[in-house]
Amino acid sequence: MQQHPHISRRRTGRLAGLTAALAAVVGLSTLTGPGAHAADNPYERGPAPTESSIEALRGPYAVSQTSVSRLAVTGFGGGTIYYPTTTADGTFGAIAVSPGYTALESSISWLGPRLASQGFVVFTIDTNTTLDQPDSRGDQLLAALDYLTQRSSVRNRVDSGRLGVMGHSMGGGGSLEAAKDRPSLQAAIPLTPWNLDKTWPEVRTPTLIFGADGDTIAPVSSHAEPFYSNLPSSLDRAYLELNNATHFTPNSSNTTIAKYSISWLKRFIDNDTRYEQFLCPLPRPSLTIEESRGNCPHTS
Ligand code: 856
Repeated sequence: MQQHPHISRRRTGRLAGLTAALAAVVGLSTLTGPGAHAADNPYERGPAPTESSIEALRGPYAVSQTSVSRLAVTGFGGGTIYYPTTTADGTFGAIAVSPGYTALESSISWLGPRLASQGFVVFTIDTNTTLDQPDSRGDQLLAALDYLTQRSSVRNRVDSGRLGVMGHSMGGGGSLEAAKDRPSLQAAIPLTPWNLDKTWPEVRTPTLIFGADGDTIAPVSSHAEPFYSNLPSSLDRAYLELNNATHFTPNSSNTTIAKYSISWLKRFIDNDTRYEQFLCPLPRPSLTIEESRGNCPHTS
């Protein structure tokens, strides 16, 4: 059989250009590996998620940790940094997490490896004193993020433009204060938050608020619900009320908190729309979710 003249002959002109472009695309996908689509979204990390992968006790990344002495920092009380061990996937987005009134880092430490194993650098902190109020906890979350990105031993693993905050109770109130003070934050997740300030029209950060139906310390009717309602209606915001839960539900490993937090952080810190499927449509009431509110689909 006769060879096609264009294929058999030496590659020149337009065909050479096409071949070079094809080789570049093939070469790029070989270098970045399966599951990575750097050209589509430079912030995407890890394989495509499934319901079971976001519910799992650990995600795809092996996690290392390093402790930060309170004596070595200013503006917060030290803590523990959990981070993906690999340096093969570039930088990661990062979050700081504050405990509540009278509580220590240990009360929220389960979130460290749970979230870091999905591809985030997670700094669970202690506060200057356990009696600090929400506005101070907000400042301390921001001081922790500044330490993480500017001075910590993992600073070169963190993308300083993709940061978020979480916190429990007064720390959750603090995460709203941090978002109010630093609109460049990409995600905020208050967990059974407590704050005397009920109005948050200044917040520009996509915010997911968890309430607990049985919370008698920060009842949802006077804390989580008005916080949600008083965020801008144009904001990417959501409210999930945990069923059969108390003020202290966020203090131990909880799959409902984990799966929606992972989805929110991936969607808004990594711009990863592969996780939109877990957020929209909003989860229906179930054995674990009492009620949900939010704007879907997300806009930013
Ligand atoms: C775990 C927030 C009047 O306010 C309170 O009584 C109160 C109590 C506890 C908390 C909190 O942050 O709990 C988290 O210590 C407000």
